[in-house]
Amino acid sequence: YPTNADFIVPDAIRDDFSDAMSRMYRTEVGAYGDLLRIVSEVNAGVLASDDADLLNLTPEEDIDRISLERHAAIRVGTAQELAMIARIFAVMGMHPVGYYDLSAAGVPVHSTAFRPKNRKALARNPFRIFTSLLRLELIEDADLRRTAAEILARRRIFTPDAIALTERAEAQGGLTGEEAVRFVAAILETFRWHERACVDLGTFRALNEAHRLIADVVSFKGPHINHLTPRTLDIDAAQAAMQAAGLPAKAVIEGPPRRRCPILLRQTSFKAMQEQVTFPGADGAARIGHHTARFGEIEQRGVALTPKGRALYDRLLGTVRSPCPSGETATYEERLATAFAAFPDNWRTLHAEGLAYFKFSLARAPDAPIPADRFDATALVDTGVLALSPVIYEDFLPVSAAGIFQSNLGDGPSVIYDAGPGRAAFEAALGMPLADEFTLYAGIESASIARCRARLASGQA
Ligand code: OOG
Ligand code: NI
Repeated sequence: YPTNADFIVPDAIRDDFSDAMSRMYRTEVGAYGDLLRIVSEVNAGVLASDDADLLNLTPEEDIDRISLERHAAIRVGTAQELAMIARIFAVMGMHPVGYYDLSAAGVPVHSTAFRPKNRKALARNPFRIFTSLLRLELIEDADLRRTAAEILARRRIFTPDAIALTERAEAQGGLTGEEAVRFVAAILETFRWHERACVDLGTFRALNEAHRLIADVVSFKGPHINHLTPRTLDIDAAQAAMQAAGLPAKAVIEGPPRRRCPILLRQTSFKAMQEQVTFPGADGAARIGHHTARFGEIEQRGVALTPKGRALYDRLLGTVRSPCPSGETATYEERLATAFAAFPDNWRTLHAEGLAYFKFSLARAPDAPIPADRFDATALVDTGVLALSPVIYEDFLPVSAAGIFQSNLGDGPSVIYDAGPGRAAFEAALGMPLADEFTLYAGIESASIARCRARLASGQA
């Protein structure tokens, strides 16, 4: 058996996997390559301007990772698929964080994000995969529900190599360099696009009638990547550049408005392309049809909010999204900006009011050691002893995610589901509990504070 020293760190495997996914998607979806070019130009522009300083990013972690940062999204069909995906992602240091119930927004799935959890791993490569599990029980027609379940039960979305190498990683406690290369190549197969459906055209149409998303999950050999999302430092500029390049961009940017101090997550996408699909016929003759599923997205990430900050965000967003009073002439962007005037927009206040999480570092030596019991982070920021930098939000937003799903499902009838609480069922399917995102952010903040407090107390700042 190889020993610990022979193993590649999970962060390095994730880095290779993220790169391999990006390269594959670039060959599959041409417009995604355009998006990457736009984002890297916009980011280079921001980093070269004075605006970069306002962001207070930590250079060696937040800035270094920008050009390789992205998230992907996939949708799986069964509990077994989800449980195996979780084992595969764990080999790369990606763990399920957070629960998103999209059924309330008319999408018959619930989801989590697989991602690295600690500060060092996030700095190395923060690649996340938003992973949705289809809720077949929400298909009303019992026959169609049974057909869909049978189709899903028959398919095998992982190659034998992907399974064998995951089992080996679990048994040995890691993968060697040579095994890691084979592992990345093997799992890439699961997320590849298949031009040939695994159902006939009639079944595809019936599934589409039930819900476009059900057809997307059930009709294909595996959970193809449905989008890949690079991170931009200025989403308004990137959106304008997308429109100028003729990409069919979504009309509004999801999430909070433009601010000096970005919070959470703002997202926009270009609409899914219509793609030709070959459907096997019962008589052996193939039929040609079409499917729209795959798109590109960009996101701007800001500071992670505390539960208090998140409650304020949800409340303000709610006031803008509720039906517009008659006679109202302001645009959505204007109403959003007006509502969010109530959300403090400087880093110090966001910290002092307990609205957001920060990383602290020593900016200058104090005049004398500071005893641990007299340590006051806000006061030390004010005297310039400590500097603060936002803990970047690594997760997703259910209202925004619903907007992204919807804009790529066309204008079909919207469905209201009454799915009931699903978190426990999701965790049971996954085979493990979901981590709580707030706990992770709070842990990053308190570790940075503890380090500063200890150094100031010892006088060796
Ligand atoms: C996932 C949509 C959610 C995001 O960025 O909010 C998402 C999907 O369409 O499968 O990726
Ligand atoms: Ni996305």
